[in-house]
Amino acid sequence: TPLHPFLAALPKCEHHLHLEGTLEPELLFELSRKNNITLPASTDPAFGSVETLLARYKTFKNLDDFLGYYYIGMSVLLHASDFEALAYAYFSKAASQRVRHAEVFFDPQAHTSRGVDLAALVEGFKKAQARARADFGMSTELIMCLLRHLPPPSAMETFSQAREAGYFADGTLAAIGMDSSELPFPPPMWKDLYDAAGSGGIRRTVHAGEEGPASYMTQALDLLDAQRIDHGIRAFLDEDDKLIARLVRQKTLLTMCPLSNVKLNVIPSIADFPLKKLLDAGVTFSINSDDPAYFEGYILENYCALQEAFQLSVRDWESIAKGAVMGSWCSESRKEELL
Ligand code: ES4
Ligand code: ZN
Repeated sequence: TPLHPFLAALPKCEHHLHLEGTLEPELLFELSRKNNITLPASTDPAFGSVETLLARYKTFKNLDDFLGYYYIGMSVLLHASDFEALAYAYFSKAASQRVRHAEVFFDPQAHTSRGVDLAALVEGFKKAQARARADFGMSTELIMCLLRHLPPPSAMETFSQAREAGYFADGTLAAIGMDSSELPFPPPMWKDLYDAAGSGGIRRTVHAGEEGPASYMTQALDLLDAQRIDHGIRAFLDEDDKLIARLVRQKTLLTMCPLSNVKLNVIPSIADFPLKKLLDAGVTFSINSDDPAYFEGYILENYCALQEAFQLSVRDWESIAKGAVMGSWCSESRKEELL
């Protein structure tokens, strides 16, 4: 597209990226050999090679079809050095696409349930963050996501462990989030967890309105006091005008992921992404990559896919980029630098 050089050079913020979703098949197989983790190739031939796995990633039926591969993939991560390698590879790629500030998710329960210590995850990620700062001048924040498909007490226990380790108080973790399957696990299940975070002054975001209805977004705001919503596309697909007006009024940031939505059949094609509605309504939103190793594109490919479908102006993009800075969880002085 004609704006490609402009989009490539535009300083970016990433707000919706799962570090485990950046595990490229090459590194996945390398770590499975190094750590002696057997992949289920005998029951699923997709795990035969890098090529067959990449071919399998071409289409997913829905969120759960993808999540099956996502959780098996991350089972090769064992040591602090594995998590450091994963995160640093992502930060390097992001720097090459001019990401200046990245707020990234990880799923502690998916690792602690396999016997990996929370401290090992944190140690590896922190080393990668320090290198990203030194090598690229990139600011980064970690958001701990709790898993909806596990029982609420497991989420509460993981949150408490992080809080007792001082990770929120010392800035190691910037916020909590909530991800994994959505439809069977609605927001009311997580009220105690979000109350505990809110009363402790800890920031809160929630994946909502991806496969679940717009009403789950309203519940996330009302019951969980969510300060940000990850995805939130269903407010627009369901045309919930009352909710949209509220998002505008409250300036709630929606961290949207267009290529992910197409890959997981939330929308049939990129042309169905409600970009015009977002811009016309004046919603604060950012464009993000979600699980780029699985969805055939990092942040720049998301920007470019939208540009090809919608032919926005330079001014539209500058206003999207500004909204992303303003919605970031960084200091006011860092915002000044990013603007
Ligand atoms: C996810 Cl795309 C998506 N939705 C919900 N949970 C997730 N975890 C990783 N990617
Ligand atoms: Zn996500």
